[in-house]
Amino acid sequence: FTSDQVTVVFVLGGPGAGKGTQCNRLVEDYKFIHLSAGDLLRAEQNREGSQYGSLINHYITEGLIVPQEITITLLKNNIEENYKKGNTKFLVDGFPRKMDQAITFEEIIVPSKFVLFFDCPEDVMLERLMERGKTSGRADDNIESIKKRFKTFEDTSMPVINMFESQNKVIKIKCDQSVEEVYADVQKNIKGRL
Ligand code: UP5
Ligand code: MG
Repeated sequence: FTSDQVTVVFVLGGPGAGKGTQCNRLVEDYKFIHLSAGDLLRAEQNREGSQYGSLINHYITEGLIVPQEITITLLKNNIEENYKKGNTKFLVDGFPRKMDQAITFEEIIVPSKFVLFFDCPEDVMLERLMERGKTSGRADDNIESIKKRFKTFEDTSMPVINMFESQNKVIKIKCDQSVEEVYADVQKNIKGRL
């Protein structure tokens, strides 16, 4: 794809920052397809006949990044299928969260247009995830996994955000406010950039 054909916005931020919540709002108001890398991995994990089920389960429970080949293939297939149906605008949520993924995706699929970075203090994210964990059924919404996810985010994913920052591609949004307030900030900041 060229960046004239396909628009990709990366949606990044710590675990529980509100990426998925804000993407859902953006899908309602703009013609975006929402691709959550985590959701795609969980679906692949549960797909009958998948050879990666137990591998994905292990990485997610340990808060580690699944090898990029798997995630990028899932994203690429989805973008291609959607493009055939005439969809050209994609929110890629929770990806790239490791440097190799960022480089490979932009090389073999398309460069991102910009990055939405949901910046949220850890104590706020922890509270949200523990609350969600009561009903989410997610294997990683427990205190042990959450601590590992936070560490991976700091050590492995923040450098990716800093790299995009140095390219002036990052729109940083403060997330410790209501969903409505965060979304108002998002709309204000993406105006004119799509
Ligand atoms: N909530 C949201 N916004 C709120 C607000 N403003 N005020 C109050 N409450 C708010 O929100 C989390 C919770 O907070 C919800 O209950 C929500 O109602 C509330 P959500 O929108 O779900 O936050 P999100 O940032 O999407 O959190 P998520 O848990 O999905 O983030 P993660 O990045 O941890 O999860 P993801 O699914 O992206 O990845 C999971 C795992 O998959 C990773 O840890 C990793 O192991 C693996 N993975 C890879 O290996 N490679 C990838 O490329 C991607 C994932
Ligand atoms: Mg999410």
